[in-house]
Amino acid sequence: MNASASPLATTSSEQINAHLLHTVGVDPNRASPNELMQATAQVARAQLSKRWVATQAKERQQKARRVVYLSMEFLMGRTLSNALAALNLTDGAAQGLAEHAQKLEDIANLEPDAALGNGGLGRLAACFLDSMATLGLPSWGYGIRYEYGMFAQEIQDGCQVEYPDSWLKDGTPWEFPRADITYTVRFGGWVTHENEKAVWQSTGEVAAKAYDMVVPGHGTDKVSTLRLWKAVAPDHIDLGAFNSGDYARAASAKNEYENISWVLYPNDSTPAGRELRLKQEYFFVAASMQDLIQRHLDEHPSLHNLDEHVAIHLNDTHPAIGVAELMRILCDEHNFTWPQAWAICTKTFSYTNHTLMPEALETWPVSLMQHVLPRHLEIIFRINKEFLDHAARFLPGDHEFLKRLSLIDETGERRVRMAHLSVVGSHHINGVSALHSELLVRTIFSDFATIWPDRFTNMTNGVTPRRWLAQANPGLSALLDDTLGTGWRLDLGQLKRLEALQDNAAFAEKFRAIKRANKVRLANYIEKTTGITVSPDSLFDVQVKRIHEYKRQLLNVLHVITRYQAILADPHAPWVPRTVIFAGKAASSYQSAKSIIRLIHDVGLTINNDPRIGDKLKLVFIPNYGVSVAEIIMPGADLSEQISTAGTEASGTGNMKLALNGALTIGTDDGANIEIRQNVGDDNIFIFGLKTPEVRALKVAGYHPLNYYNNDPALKAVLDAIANGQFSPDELGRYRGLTDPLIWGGDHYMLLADYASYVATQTLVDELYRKPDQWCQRAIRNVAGMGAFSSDRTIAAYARDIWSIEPEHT
Ligand code: 26V
Repeated sequence: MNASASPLATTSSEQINAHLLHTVGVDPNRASPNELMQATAQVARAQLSKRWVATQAKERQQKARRVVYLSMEFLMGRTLSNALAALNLTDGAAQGLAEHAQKLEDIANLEPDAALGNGGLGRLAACFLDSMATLGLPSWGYGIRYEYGMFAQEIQDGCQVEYPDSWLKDGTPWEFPRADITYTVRFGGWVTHENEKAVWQSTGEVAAKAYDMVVPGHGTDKVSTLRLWKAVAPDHIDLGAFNSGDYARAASAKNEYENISWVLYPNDSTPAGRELRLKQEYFFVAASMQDLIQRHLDEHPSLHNLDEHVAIHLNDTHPAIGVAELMRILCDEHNFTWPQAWAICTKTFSYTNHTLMPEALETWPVSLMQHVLPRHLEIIFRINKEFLDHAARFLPGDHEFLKRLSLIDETGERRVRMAHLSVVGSHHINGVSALHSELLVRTIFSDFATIWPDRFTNMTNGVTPRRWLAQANPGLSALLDDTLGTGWRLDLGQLKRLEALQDNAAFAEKFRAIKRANKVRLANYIEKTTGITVSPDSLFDVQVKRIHEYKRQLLNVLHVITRYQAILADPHAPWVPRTVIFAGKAASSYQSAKSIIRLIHDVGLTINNDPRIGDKLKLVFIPNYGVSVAEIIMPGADLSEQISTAGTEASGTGNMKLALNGALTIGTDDGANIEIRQNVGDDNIFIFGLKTPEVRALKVAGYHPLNYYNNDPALKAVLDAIANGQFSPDELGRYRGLTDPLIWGGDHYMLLADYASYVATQTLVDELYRKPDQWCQRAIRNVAGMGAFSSDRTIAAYARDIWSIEPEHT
């Protein structure tokens, strides 16, 4: 090793040493693993910077049409391994680190996750950026640089405890602070009208400072930009207090501004409904709009052709205030007439809905909006008036129709319906799976579909094969490279060619050995994080996702207990050994979800320590689920649990990651499971339970969960065991809050209706697992069928059908 390497060093190894010395500021011979991680990141950072500059120059010169993806959440995870792979630096970095007696994998694992999101919606945004860059799509993601991301989950005595996620405490090598890019975002005050002109007299303001993350494309030098905004007190704010020596007041004034980008709302169960959240939404939207408008005006003389050069996409309703903001900018600041401005607006925005749950739809009290954004409220009222005038022509005299369509919900406290604002302001609205998109126009948006049937479309979700196969599963990737060549990374459809190999014994042998090695890796991780020893020879049955009643982790637990009781009743039957693995976070205020986590632990304690059970059944909960934990779990799974009540899961993307890594799905006819079934074939997936129309019909006919409880002895035994405290002997009634609503409270998500079908299907899973050759063949068929679920396919479709942008490569 050459400790005196210069900044002009050429090999990765020399560059790592140069950065240790010049950037990290340490003796390369004495560098700690963390310092090596910092230096390796710097090697990649320098290349990212070059690619960013080149991409921007080209797009500026071409006056490219760009997509702007507005999202409150980007669940990026770690950056190092992905960046090295995209930059073709993996081997060089590994060699360089080997000279320091370190493995790249261990060094990469030191990086904290950027967990700026809750779950599926945020991770989808991250996969989309990867695909936009890879397709060479001129693109910007915009969001918030939260000081604290998704909370870290610890388990204490079986209960979830939340800790702040201070991912920036040691700084991050991946951001580029753009000191020159700062915008003012205003709040509050009132509106005056002078000669037909509205003037917003705001009373508060905050500065938005830009921090860029460069998202490299794979197989291209193109990059995408994730620009995150940090809220900073405007310079003049605290000067007075500082001058008078009142530092406490100065500090608290500063905090009041800077708290806007302090923390991610850790809730995907119910909308936050708090003033700070509304301010976050407007804060990042207002800064992003100023930024994109400035870029437009740098390249074009006016905003008249804005819609020709930018497509703005709303990732759910969280940035919907952008519709009113663009109207305000065009009308109040650039003197457009209302019709001119509205025409531009509706040619610029598009919107993705991510959930059908009515309780999840965002609404804001009119009074709060009046207080925080008085001018935007006026604009929303005008949009509403013009829209309702238009709508009235479709069903003349039908006041109920207009009430349902209104942007203002007038039942009770008046509230602004952000989904309605998004639909009215967008040229396209999409759901995220075929079923979800169909349900959107049949349920929550049916009235809008009467008026604008052509606005509604489907864009089935996808996941990036770079992170979820190439990076997470190096074993399988190497086998695919040997078998298919390396092209599958950029053209996942090539996996189809594996079908020809499903009967090839030599290939199957390798495929199985890889799964086994991934299970050993997962078993080691389970041992390390939970202290529980599990056998890699058992069937790894995996349910990993946010904890939600509709996702029915509780149904999974009912099956586990059923199996436990059955093993006790017949210990010598040829049981297929199973390890049931859960992971996921519950929103901190979501009591039933937290109770489900605790139940999993209590049941696990009982089963795992019952000497009569041994390896026949184990139940584990892996703490602190997130992107990096998922990268260990997905490759090690045999069975993927996707068991939401039909009609409730918009798409799911974990289902795709698991199947792509060779897990077989046990699932309901819901979300993207349906399309996974169509692609992998009916024989290679276990579908059970009520289908969406059956769920609806049963609810209409009258659903009586008590009948299932009374008529199914196995079900009754399981529910009684939980309810009577068999798993909580120190507090017998601990889980009545979970079981009573199932039996007596209407069982909203119909667990009892699907229980028998689920348990019977689990028996079919066992039967197949007893035949390892057949199981393996079906796992291969799953991988082969997953080509359609690359986010490259999804983004190419958005670009073509919604954004009208030519990708550089398709
Ligand atoms: C879900 C629920 C369900 C229970 C009641 C309240 C509530 C509120 C919000 C949500 C989900 C929030 C948005 C979200 O993350 N949606 C997820 O988006 C993924 C990407 O499109 C998709 O794969 C998931 O199915 C969808 O839940």
